[in-house]
Amino acid sequence: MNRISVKNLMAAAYVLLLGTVVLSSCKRTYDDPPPTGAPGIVANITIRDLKAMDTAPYSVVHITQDLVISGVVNMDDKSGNYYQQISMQDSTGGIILRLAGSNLNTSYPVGRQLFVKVKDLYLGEYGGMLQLGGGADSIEGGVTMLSPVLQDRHIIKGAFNQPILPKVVSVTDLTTNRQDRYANTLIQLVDYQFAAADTTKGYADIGAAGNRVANQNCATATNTRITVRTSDFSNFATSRIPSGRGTLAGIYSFFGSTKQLTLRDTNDVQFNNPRCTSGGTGGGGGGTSAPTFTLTGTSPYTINFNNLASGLPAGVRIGSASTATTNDTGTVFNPITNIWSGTGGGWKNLASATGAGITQGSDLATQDASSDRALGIRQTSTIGDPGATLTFILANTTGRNNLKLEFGIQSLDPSVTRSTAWTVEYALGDSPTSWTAVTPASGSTTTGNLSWGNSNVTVNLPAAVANQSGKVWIRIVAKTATSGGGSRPVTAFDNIKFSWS
Ligand SMILES: [Ca+2]
Repeated sequence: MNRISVKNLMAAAYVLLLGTVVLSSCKRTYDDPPPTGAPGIVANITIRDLKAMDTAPYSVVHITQDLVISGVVNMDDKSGNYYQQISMQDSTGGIILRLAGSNLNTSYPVGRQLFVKVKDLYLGEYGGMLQLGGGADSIEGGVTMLSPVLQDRHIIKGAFNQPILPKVVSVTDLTTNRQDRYANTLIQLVDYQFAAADTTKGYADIGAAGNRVANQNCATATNTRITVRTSDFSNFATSRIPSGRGTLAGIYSFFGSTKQLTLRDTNDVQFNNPRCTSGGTGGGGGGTSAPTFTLTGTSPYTINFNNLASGLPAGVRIGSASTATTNDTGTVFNPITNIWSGTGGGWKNLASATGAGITQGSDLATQDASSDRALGIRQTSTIGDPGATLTFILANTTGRNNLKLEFGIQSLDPSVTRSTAWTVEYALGDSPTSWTAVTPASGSTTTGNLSWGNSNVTVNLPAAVANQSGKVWIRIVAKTATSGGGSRPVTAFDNIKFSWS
């Protein structure tokens, strides 16, 4: 690969000029019958590795090696929300192809496998998003559209209708790095709704693109917001955006530091559930749970988190921004299984350290397959440090005395030197603002510090929480900032046991 030079720029300009002349002089069409199977060509580089060739921002890379990427078109120009570009993805990432011409979807529809011979294409960026094009643009770091006469030379069309399943992610998993693995891939976000002020608007504004803000879980966590950006040339530009709540899919992109989603069409917005208002709602998917639980039956009442794939247990809430006087229960839980070494911040469905056959060395597949789950969080500089909170909301403790809480607290990333000190606190009433700490009778509540494994903690709850007719809140909270340097701990909780007499 070469950094762009004046010579290359002139060469690129010449190619473009040539393309224009040929196009206008012979008016060729490219409606040859497409092949129905995979053509005789194989990829020799992943999209991720291709994108890694762009090593400096605002640079344009002229690709000189005989490299071929392969992927499936995940977005075309059919709805008009893309114009003169398509997006394709493989299992490692996605990228934009800037292509001159209209009705690109007739040649490159969503679901079609493509092989792109990238030698003599250019790798550049727009707003930080990497793109492939036919030349270097005069805008710093940008690439020009590949001329129609060169498209068949570079793009080999493969089979139609290749499935692309959206990857369920959290916005906190998405970054604005040029090489972000989710950039230009199909993603899905769970439990979203548009901002109330936007529900009276169309997807786009006439004469200008639309930037509609979607929030997760009743707008309680600003770091999970995403901007849905829609072209006013799209065929759904003037459609009113739905006011309900549900899943949101599309192609992830960003512009500078703004995380964006581009809809393929309005089917990407499945907001079929009732809109929620501030304060959260019960039921519904993996996001939130029934608001409270009661200590029914005979002592003890246990929570083992083994059904996290279906969502949080009743009365269990998670958050990342609690303080001494406020309690964050607003994080929507993403129920998909995750791994201890995952670097993305947030609450996760993790393999429990106490699971059968689970050891510090258990590989990713073993972790994924373990039926013994734990509710864990990796804190980051912006998530839960301090403020990470696991909250248990009891509807009442009527007739329950001498309450005791036992739980397992686990450190699951032994590479972490930093440590987190967790505190157990309780509060009473519907909207408590005063929290009282309870020192455990036994067990360590510090995680991280190069450790791996489970610590059993016993907390004798004070008489103040016994026999209460109103709500009793118990929280395990990272009240103070982590100590040390480097990555933050992955802390999980399991085998919660409330006992009484
Ligand atoms: Ca468990």
